[in-house]
Amino acid sequence: MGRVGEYLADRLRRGPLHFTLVDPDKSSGERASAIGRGAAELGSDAILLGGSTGISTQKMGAAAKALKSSGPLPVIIFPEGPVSLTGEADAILFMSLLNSRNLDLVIRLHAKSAPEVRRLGLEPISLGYLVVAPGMRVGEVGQVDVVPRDRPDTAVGYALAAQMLGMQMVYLEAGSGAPSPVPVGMVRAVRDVLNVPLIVGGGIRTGSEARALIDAGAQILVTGTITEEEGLGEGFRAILTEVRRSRAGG
Ligand code: 1GP
Repeated sequence: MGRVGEYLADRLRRGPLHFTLVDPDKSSGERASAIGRGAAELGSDAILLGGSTGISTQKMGAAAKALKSSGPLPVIIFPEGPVSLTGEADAILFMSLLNSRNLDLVIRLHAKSAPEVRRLGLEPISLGYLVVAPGMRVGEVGQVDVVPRDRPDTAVGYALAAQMLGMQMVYLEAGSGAPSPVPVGMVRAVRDVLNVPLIVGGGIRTGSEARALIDAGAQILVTGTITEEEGLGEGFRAILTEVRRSRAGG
């Protein structure tokens, strides 16, 4: 395990974590820096850097640099494709989109990008990425057979397969901007069979949604839209309050 993997494993021993997703197409330069600084102050544990449109290597590099120089949090690439790679980041979620119909997103792009990931010295964190309905934009561009919201058994099968394939983490994704997060029953069912950390993201906007997901067993929550739309306002603070509260054991 690399440096970022060890940092996350160490923090996970104390309770749930939060990742702040920064889209380099929407937030660059000073705005990215401000989000990074504020997220760290409020107790977020890492920055995920990525988006699904308008991504370029140049934008990724500039945003990673701004985030690294303005705050202490590790910057982890949340890749859209090979264009997302930059040596300015610390690590990359080396993720297979498990339920895509497009083999490029399951394994082929990985084979093309792996030598570059190695050359750049990026720490790969292998991850099974599973898109749950409604899936939003990633469901469309990822050509995904989304997991229906009433089929936790389907999610369990994929998550277990990812774990058996040796992936370090599993990510249940409802899609950025989803009207509601992944159902808590599905999170609970997946958590019950998993030994590796479970990430949950998409549509988390309130403290009570964060609380319900943590109670169901989510170990890392990801939010993006809330800071893109409202900055470091009440909603974001309420989510971080719930994450911190769980760490304290309360
Ligand atoms: C998207 O899960 C993340 O990949 C975050 O979703 O933008 O809805 O917070 P939101």
